[in-house]
Amino acid sequence: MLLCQPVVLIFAFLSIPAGVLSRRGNGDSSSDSGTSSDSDDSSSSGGTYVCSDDHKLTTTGLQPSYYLNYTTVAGDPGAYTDWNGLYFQGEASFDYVIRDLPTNNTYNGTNCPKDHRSIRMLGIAWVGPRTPTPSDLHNPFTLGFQAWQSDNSIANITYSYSSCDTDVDLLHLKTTVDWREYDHETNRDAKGSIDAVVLNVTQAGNDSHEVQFKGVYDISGMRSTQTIFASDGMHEDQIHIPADTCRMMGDVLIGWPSGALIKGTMTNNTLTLSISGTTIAGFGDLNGPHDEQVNVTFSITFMGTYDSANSSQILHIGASNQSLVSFEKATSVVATGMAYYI
Ligand SMILES: *[C@@H]1O[C@H](CO)[C@@H](O)[C@H](O)[C@H]1NC(C)=O
Ligand SMILES: *[C@@H]1O[C@H](CO)[C@@H](O)[C@H](O)[C@H]1NC(C)=O
Ligand SMILES: *[C@@H]1O[C@H](CO)[C@@H](O)[C@H](O)[C@H]1NC(C)=O
Ligand SMILES: *[C@@H]1O[C@H](CO)[C@@H](O)[C@H](O)[C@H]1NC(C)=O
Ligand SMILES: *[C@@H]1O[C@H](CO)[C@@H](O)[C@H](O)[C@H]1NC(C)=O
Ligand SMILES: *[C@@H]1O[C@H](CO)[C@@H](O)[C@H](O)[C@H]1NC(C)=O
Ligand SMILES: *[C@@H]1O[C@H](CO)[C@@H](O)[C@H](O)[C@H]1NC(C)=O
Ligand SMILES: *[C@@H]1O[C@H](CO)[C@@H](O)[C@H](O)[C@H]1NC(C)=O
Ligand SMILES: *[C@@H]1O[C@H](CO)[C@@H](O)[C@H](O)[C@H]1NC(C)=O
Ligand SMILES: CC(=O)N[C@H]1CO[C@H](CO)[C@@H](O)[C@@H]1O
Repeated sequence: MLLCQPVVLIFAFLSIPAGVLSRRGNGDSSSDSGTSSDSDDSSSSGGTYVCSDDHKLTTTGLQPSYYLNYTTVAGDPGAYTDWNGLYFQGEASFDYVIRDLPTNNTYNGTNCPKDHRSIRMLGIAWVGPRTPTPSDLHNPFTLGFQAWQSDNSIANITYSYSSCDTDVDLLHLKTTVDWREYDHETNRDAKGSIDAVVLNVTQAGNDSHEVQFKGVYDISGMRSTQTIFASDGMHEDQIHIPADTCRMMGDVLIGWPSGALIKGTMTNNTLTLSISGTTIAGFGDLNGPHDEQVNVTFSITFMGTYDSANSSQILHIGASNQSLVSFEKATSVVATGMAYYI
């Protein structure tokens, strides 16, 4: 057992880009042109950062880091590789109920809404083939998913993304996650990846053009209970409910949703996804976590369609006798078909 050792686990944190520290991207009514200010973002008084929202949608974090070994061609950043995968984009919804725990809140209650709530979101899923290494991973494909609160139409999905809000993704999950672990005894870092969700992939009913997949998100063996909220900062791979939900309390941090059921269906043109679970969540923001905790029951659904503009591969379902799911170069791919650094 890993946890017999005094280890601290750090799951793939990204550093916070300097100048993007403004937590809410909302006071940006002047950001329309997107051309003007890249200059000095620490100008205003009181040390408040002003960020000009360029609405740049970032999807790089949807792939575990080891994919870079396979998707990067030295000297030719846009080149096609067999591990590029493909994207689905669509609408998502985040339903939840927050309950105060009977004990333990130092405040008299958390000021959270007690009724059922729903957040409308837009989201992007990436699906890519399993890479030859790391060899201890077994899912036939890797799925990454991000979603953010928005009232925009799907057609406006890129614009709907606020690049100034470091918390913009309410949801950011991968079925395979990178980990890094510091062992106090050896003073060494170890790195690796695990299938956080072991996917069971089967043909959907009689339809040989559709697969269903299912698994439970479980990285419980890989971290101590204290580290679950410790990733606050970039929210790399976690779920959270926006800070303004519970007055004065900060984000509700569901974190890596251990025990959550992840399931969905996939054809070459559509992806449905649902993530549901119940968890004890803490509060936190960039100023650090609080001690209060609540019980959150949540259910997230997503329905996406193939994003041909940003995908260099297409999916074949049931096309090969090796695997129900296989990937092929999209015929429409032009020289730099890659989506993930536009
Ligand atoms: C409740 O508070 C006690 C005492 O501070 C602590 O030991 C326990 O872990 C807390 N339980 C939860 C769920 O936070
Ligand atoms: C909780 O409520 C009690 C009684 O109303 C009050 O005396 C106490 O100050 C409150 N505690 C906090 C942390 O607000
Ligand atoms: C990625 O490439 C580096 C450098 O070649 C290598 O050390 C590492 O083992 C590779 N990682 C994986 C997961 O393939
Ligand atoms: C896209 O969203 C922005 C911000 O909500 C809005 O100003 C703009 O009109 C929208 N464009 C379209 C085509 O819906
Ligand atoms: C995988 O899913 C199929 C269909 O739902 C089910 O019959 C089978 O028992 C599952 N296999 C595992 C290992 O869970
Ligand atoms: C599969 O096909 C058979 C025969 O056509 C039909 O009776 C059955 O209801 C179908 N099952 C599903 C899950 O669609
Ligand atoms: C999906 O497969 C169908 C045939 O089953 C085909 O007509 C269609 O063009 C495919 N779509 C994509 C995006 O590859
Ligand atoms: C959290 O809420 C769920 C749903 O009501 C309940 O089943 C579960 O026992 C609760 N857990 C705790 C620790 O309160
Ligand atoms: C299916 O398997 C057979 C025998 O192993 C092989 O000859 C054939 O190429 C395979 N077809 C595909 C599409 O992988
Ligand atoms: C996430 C992403 O890369 N989206 C791009 C998809 O393609 C459209 C049209 O080319 C771009 O505008 C988006 O930025």
